Amino acid sequence: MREAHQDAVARVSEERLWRRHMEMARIGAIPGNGVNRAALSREDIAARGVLIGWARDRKFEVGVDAIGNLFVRRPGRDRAAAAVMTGSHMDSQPRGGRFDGIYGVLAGLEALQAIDEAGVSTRRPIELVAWTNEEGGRFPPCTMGSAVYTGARKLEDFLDVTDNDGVALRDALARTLAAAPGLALRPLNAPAAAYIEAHIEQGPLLENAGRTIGVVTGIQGLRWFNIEVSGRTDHAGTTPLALRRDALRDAVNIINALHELTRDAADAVRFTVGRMLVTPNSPNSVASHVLFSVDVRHPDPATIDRLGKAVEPAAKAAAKQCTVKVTPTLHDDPCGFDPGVVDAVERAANGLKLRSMRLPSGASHDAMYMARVCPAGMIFVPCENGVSHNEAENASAADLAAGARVLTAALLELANKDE
Ligand code: HGY
Ligand code: MN
Ligand code: MN
Repeated sequence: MREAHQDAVARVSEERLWRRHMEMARIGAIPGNGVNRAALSREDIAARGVLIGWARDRKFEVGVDAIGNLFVRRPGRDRAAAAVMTGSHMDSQPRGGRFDGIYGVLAGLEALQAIDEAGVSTRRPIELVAWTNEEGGRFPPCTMGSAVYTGARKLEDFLDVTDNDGVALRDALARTLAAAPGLALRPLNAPAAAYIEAHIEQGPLLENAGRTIGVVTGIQGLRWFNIEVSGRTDHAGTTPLALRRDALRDAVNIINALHELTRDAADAVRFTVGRMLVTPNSPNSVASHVLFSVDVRHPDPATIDRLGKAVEPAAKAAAKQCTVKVTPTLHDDPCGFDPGVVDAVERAANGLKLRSMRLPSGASHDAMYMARVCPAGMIFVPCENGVSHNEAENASAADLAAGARVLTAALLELANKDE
């Protein structure tokens, strides 16, 4: 590794990185050391303001695009060259942890700042992006910001999506953009030379193997659906069961049928129903309408394709009394990361004498979409007991800093390549 690059890597500050995590963790803090920072919420707006402040302190250029993706840019010598990008997300699950997503944003900022403090000149610009609505908890589906940025989905597809309180994404987005005036407006689909995302593993493999760095090889495929069951509301005390069109009873029939469909002796299929809205949602009225989510995942392309295609027929066959509407909301095939980027991450870990291992990602990330438009890869660091999407999510300051050093070294290699 070049001497100037070594200086930049050495300037990654474990203390500053941890302090910034704890400052961000106060935004949307919930009991048990967790955070609830829903996309485009007051808390998300506050986190964006803090990130913009830190970026401006360093005189980095800050921009935003039409779906609210936030860009922090350190220019390179060749202003016309496509940027080497890094990033992740600041929104969280309702009972999220202090590291999921925000780590990739703060590790990216730490890398930019260390490179800047070292005064390293790069041929390409290096850009950090905080993606809008990676989680999809408030406004399904997930990874909306990167899907729109890369052209995989149109912004118009999502503007009328509403949250559980009936707030439309278009209104929450307008409020978020208005809260940070004066940012350079960035086009969607801007070219990228490469993308590396740092993230906690959200699984136990690194911790169990005693490794500090995960060299991520790809992401498993996933399919999301909304299933709506429509029946009729009736009096719970007077209506015979034989005459009912009970939407909740049929929703249970469908969920049981989907558990049968996805039953897997190898326990590799991931099937989850995590969200359910019941109408009128009253103990003594038969449910007339139920909307629930379906999340199915698998690393094998043929398997996820087969399961995705089987959801609608299985749901309709399981309903006894009601009508069923199945709406696909996400269709992501398994993705493999670019061998050149995967090797660059591994080389950076080896150069820093950090113990690493190659592994796939069970969780989805914005890198799934960036991999479709440029050479992409990811860096994992361990999280305690592999726990995530839970307040108990935890990581060590030393591991977070190690991942940020690997990120810094890999970004510098990619930003000065082709010389
Ligand atoms: O759902 C996922 O895999 C990601 O954590 N949002
Ligand atoms: Mn995440
Ligand atoms: Mn997550």
